[in-house]
Amino acid sequence: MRVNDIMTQLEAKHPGESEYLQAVREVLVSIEDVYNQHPEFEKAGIIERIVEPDRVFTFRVPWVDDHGKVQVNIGYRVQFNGAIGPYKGGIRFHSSVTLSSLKFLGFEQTFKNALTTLPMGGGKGGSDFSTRGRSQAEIMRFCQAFVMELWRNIGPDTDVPAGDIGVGGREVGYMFGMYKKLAREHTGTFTGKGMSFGGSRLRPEATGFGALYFVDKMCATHQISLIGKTIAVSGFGNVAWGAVTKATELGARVVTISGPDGYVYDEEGINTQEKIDYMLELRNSGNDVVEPYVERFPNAVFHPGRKPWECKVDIALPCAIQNELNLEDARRLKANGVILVAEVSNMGCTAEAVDFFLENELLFAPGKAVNAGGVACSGLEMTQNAMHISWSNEEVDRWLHQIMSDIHEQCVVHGQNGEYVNYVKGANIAGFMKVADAMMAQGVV
Ligand code: 2IT
Repeated sequence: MRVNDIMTQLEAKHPGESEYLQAVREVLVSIEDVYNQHPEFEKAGIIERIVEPDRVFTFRVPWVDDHGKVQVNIGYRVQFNGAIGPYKGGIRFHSSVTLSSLKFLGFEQTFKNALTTLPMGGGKGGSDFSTRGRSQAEIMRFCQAFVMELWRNIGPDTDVPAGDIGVGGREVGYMFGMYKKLAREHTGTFTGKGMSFGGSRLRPEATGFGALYFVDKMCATHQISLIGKTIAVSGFGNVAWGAVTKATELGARVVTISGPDGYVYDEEGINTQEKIDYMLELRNSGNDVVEPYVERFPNAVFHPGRKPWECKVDIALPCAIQNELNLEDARRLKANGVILVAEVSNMGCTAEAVDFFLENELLFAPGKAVNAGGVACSGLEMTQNAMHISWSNEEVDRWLHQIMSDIHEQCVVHGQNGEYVNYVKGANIAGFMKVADAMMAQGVV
């Protein structure tokens, strides 16, 4: 395989799909050497097959707003790779959603899910619909309209959606309700469900908690203590909330959160229950802004239109959206003495920022390893639903710990290069080898 040749072909086939092409290139560059040691992969066209989704559904989502006006959005479900299990991955409702972004997310999800060690293939879906400024009734009608089209293509052993940006427990509840009505089955077809109808304990916290378990492992492996470390977090959604909660519990001090309007710097730390809960209140307000934080906690400072990466911190955790940390941010973080950067959002850093971290041998870990705790907990929810039982907090947390620790170990095994662990390479090789192996065994399908 020659990465540049494959990328040239892919760019010609999918012009303008920049996020998808970015995600594919990152994986191909990491696995090139290993791949070339396996001539059987080349003969079986593994690369050519693995970079294309199994199939993509695109559909119109018409719904009626509160003024009686018909609105039309686009819906998608990308069933990316089903080699190791039913398609699994979230649904994103955000104005930035395009086919390219969902293909990048589905591609990443395939390797992430392989890393969890649970039997899940990769998928992703969503819509350019935004919940911002929408009433509860509008959100419900949109979710119902979305599922009215999607329901025939999903199922507990086929494709199991969950939440992502813009889709939390409320939206999953509405989508599950309509699915159940149409399919006439009460199964684990969605994860991230409410606790009263088949949801798993810890699912809302799992992405952020898992990320911190991973960061803790990275630190321990490199003789670093999290206690007293300052952390910059971006975002203020469910994932950021879980990360702030666990980072605080582990003795670190989180000093920032951010929104589309700018970031908040809280020198004392976002470290009390009141402050952490207030993040959820801000999120639930539906306004998508963090500025009110400084009215509530006047010691904090709001920096309009800026990103938290300009702060002097020990650790940076992007928790918002793809490409939210660029080369300039990476340089600034390093100049300010950052020791560890972990993507909690999917592809939170641009390709140039990742290259910069790796070239400078900074401790850096990619989203598909760091944020895998969310989908891992979804996998546990599927297991509980299939068994018709419900596990305790302790039980789910024990699994989550174990899975994150195993992912870390796989990264070290495949990414160790002298003293330095290249977590990007480690995660990509470990995930790829598992999917490639399953594809080889199943023939040309
Ligand atoms: O990016 C992700 O891993 C998720 N949005 C979670 C997917 C899931 O199926 O729980």
